[in-house]
Amino acid sequence: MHGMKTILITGATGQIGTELTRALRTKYGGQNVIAAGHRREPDKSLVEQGPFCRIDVTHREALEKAVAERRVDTIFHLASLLSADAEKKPQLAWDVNMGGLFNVLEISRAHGCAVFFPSSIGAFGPLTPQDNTPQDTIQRPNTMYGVTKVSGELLCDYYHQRYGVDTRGVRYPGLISYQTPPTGGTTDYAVHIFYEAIKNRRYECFLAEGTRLDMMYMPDAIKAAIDLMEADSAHLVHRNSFNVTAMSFAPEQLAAAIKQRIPDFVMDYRIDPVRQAIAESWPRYMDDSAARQEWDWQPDYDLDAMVDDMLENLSKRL
Ligand code: AKB
Repeated sequence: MHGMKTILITGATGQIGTELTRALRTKYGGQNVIAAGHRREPDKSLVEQGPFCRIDVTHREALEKAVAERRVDTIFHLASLLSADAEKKPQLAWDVNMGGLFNVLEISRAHGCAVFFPSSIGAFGPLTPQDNTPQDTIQRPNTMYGVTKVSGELLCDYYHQRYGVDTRGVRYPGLISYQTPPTGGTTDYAVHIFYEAIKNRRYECFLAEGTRLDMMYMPDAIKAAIDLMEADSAHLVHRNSFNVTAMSFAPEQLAAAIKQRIPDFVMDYRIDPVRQAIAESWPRYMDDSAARQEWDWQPDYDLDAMVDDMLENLSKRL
């Protein structure tokens, strides 16, 4: 079992980071969880409930200083460009996604930190079986995001095998949450739709009808990250990275679930060819039995439970 005492989270102002920071602070104490952000302004609560520092993960010295000064033993490395943004700026995506991870792994090698690295359904590509996608299968992504995710998985495995760094990761599906919206992803429609349904009763979807993808509600994503890092390492056959999923749907199925609760909601389509092509290269649903067997992964939210919770909480916020 890996004992987490002092934790650093990169990308702490992002979609996963804000909620993971809060959850880790509740569990391990506010002062023991350092939030590091860069692009976005931090929430007031992120700054008030524990240490916050502004760090660009491509600057190794700044990152290493924070790790050394605070004696960090675990890094949740979330800083990354998402798939659609990475297609707009592939060179920047390589610098941030690969350069940032390389810095985190080098620092972890020197300072004995364990590392959590979020891979994604984006680490698969058009040659991957799209239904019941196996844990170990063909990975030939054709997006820059996918290239950085599959390379990241391999690099994490390398640092584990070669240097004994305790690297662990999951392949997240699209993540749905009401606290911090995602930016620049392909599955973002499944978050935007809720904002528009509540505010305007209408949503124009950028993915086509029938584009089925794996999805997960944020509380399950947070649980996956923490449970995997707390799992007994002796039980882990795989490390980087475990398929994890909670539900799989196409836009019209999500729209129908929202319409059941907001009867005058209407969705139409204006397809973005770039994001549509990315989505079509990803799995429709993954087999996550390795995660279930090796560290007891099990999601709590299905489509209906997620939609109920999203509408209730987002309505309060808006
Ligand atoms: C994206 O759409 O880029 C991300 C992902 C599935 O990795 N949400």
